Amino acid sequence: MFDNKESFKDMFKKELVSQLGKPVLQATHADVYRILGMLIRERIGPDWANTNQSLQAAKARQVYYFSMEFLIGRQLGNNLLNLGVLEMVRDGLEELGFDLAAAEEEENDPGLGNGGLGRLAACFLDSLAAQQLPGHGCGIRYRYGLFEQKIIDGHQVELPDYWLQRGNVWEVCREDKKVEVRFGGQVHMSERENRLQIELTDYESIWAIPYDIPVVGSGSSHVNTLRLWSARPGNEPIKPLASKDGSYYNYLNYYRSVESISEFLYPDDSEYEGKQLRLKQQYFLCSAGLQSVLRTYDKLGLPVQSLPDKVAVHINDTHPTLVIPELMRILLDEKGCSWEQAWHITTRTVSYTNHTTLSEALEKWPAGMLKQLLPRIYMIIEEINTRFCAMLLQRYPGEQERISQLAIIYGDQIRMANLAIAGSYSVNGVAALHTEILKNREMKVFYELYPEKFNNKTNGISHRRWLIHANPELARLITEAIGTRWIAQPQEMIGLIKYAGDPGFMEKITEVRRNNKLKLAKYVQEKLSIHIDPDSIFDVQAKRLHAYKRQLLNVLHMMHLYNQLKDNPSADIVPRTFLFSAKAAPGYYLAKSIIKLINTVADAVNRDHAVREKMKVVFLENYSVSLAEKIIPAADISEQISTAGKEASGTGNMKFMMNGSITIGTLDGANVEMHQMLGDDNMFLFGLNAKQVMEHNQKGDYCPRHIYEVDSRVKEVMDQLIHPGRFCAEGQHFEAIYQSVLHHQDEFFVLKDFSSYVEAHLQIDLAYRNASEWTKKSIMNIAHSGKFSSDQTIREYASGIWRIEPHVT
Ligand code: 26Q
Repeated sequence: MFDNKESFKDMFKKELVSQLGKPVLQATHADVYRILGMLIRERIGPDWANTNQSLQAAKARQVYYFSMEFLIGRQLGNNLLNLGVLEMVRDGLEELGFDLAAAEEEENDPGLGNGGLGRLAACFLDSLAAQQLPGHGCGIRYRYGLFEQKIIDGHQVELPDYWLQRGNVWEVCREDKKVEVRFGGQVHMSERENRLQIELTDYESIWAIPYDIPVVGSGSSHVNTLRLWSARPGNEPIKPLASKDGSYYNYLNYYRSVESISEFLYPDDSEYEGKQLRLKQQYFLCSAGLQSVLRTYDKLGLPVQSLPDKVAVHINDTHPTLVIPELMRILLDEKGCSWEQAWHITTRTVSYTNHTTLSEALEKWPAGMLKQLLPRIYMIIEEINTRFCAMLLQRYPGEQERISQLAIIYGDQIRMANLAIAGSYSVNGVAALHTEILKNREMKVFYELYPEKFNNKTNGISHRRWLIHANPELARLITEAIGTRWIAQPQEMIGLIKYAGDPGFMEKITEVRRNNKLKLAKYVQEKLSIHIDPDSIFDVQAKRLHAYKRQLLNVLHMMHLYNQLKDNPSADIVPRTFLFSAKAAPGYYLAKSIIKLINTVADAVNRDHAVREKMKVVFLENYSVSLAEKIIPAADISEQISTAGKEASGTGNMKFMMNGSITIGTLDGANVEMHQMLGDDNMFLFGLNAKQVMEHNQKGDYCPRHIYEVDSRVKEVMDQLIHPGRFCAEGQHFEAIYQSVLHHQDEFFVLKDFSSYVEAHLQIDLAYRNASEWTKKSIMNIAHSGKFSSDQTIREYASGIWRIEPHVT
């Protein structure tokens, strides 16, 4: 094993020649990446084995974080950082004539998540390991990640993301730990020795094969595991579904249907739709994951009643809610528990995080579909519901309305959030405001029933990935100023407040940001052949495209600004570069139209030489973790402009803040908590608050048409959406967008917040002119961002929900 630069160089050269059969001088960046990956994995191996062994020996309580998504990002740089060998490897490679940064760019970025929820899971894994907490991820090894986005003629086009093309050096296939998952079939009940016996026949059987990825703890030898499951028929399928004639073609069909289970990640749609394959994926994850958790538990030799003392199972949104009936099934049918015992164990093992208040996004499955695909699981859910409703009838006699709101099965639908709350011991929201909305509005009846279950855990982000890795120059500056303690304890960044007026520090911060802006400008030039001015304000909105996130409000403001510049070409404004990056769900028409609109406005503005010094608009395609790492450190302005009450937390807001961008935002999600720390001086707030939005909704008194009629700026930009002219060519228009904000009762209040948004942007323009005041704000943002470290969030989960402790080997 290498422990200094020279031994690293020796090993690297040896490995390169023996693995690739190439002289060192001929190695490509991709070769360098592969060899590095292999060396690093080898280095992790012994610590990984030790951690597992030692956790098992100590019978430590462990948490398993079940999630349909883990948006982990590229692994090489982060592993080097967490192992503490980054500098050594970088220098060693340089002496051999190689560039680490170029090798890092060769790694495929695994897109195994849609956005916030998946990235949160990845930050949590990083923080669990860093604090030597026994916590593992359990997910699906999708062969295709979220689609790759290309912009063609201004439109989003989706391509498959085959991220495994060149293999994955970080994973280890554990064939020996495969488990069987069963679908379909018939349930047979019989009685033996006074006990109910359950047997499933004629089911479809498939193998779940685990692929393990090590999660390296920063600054320690602790290594947790991210276990991703892949569906495979195996060489000998255990029992193909009712293959009546046993023909070869039946066989092939069976193969294909099995492999489809872990084939691709579903994009987050604007509205919930019950797709059978998605349900299969969910059960596949829950069943495989739980079986493997229980195998590990069984090795401890403890009675099944002690499961909740040793195992915590957390579900990331309702997507893995089937762990509840699946655990019941195992306890009842395989471990011989009574219903009461099984329910007692289950409801002390499972905890649940909710990530949304949008009711249209809540998961519901058609009962018939579930019954056909998972007959035994359906029976168990029915029984849970029957007993739950019986309890409710006792508790709330005569309150039909309340009971029907709480019921798990209602009409022909199974409400997964209701099942998740009934079957878990903890329910948390992801920001203070979000949790209050859950308690007082969205899940009020559940809060009244189980007040003790509800709690808040404000989201966080890994400062290792989002600051130290993504913005190493800034990290170095922070260390220069306040020493290294903040690296282990990010709250210590608060010490930077002292430097908010220090001219030397301020100058350096400004220089770091300018370098990052130059780098991004170079990237934009290479990708899009658009020149952007590094001295302009980089105003960035980067996140999934969704109506509630209101990219449209941003576009309308840009159109208005451009109109002003056309009316008055010598207007005194600070030059602005508006940057966007966003994927839209493939079936979400309005979101895709907004992408086209952004690109249409970009074309008009960027083509116009009269405004070239003052305004540019850029849409960067294929937003991903690696692109975020390039964009965020270069942003002056962070756009967090969702309709108040709609964004559960947001985590992009925290990433920008930690990198010293200033937020323009509504009082929504975690912005509220940012504002509590930063005050009005260090943030630009605008728009309705959540209470006002709710009141308008209750009264139904919002009239967008009125605003259109009285505000000439609004009228101008709105008309430009549907009439050819400055933006739209002949025959081109954005009717659906126009209608969405004007004619319907726009639930996102785009026009209502327009005026206050424009005003906030004017304030930004003014504030930016005072460079030193601006830099002070930026430093204040960085200084306070430690609160949003996921290390802190994970400590709160560990003590408040999971009751797990650091494990020192
Ligand atoms: C559901 C059914 C079918 C296909 C896909 C889905 C699906 C997939 C992903 C539904 C939702 C998601 C992801 C949701 C998400 O990312 N929510 C965000 O979670 C963040 C972390 O808590 C919050 O910060 C954001 O506010 C929230 O929007």
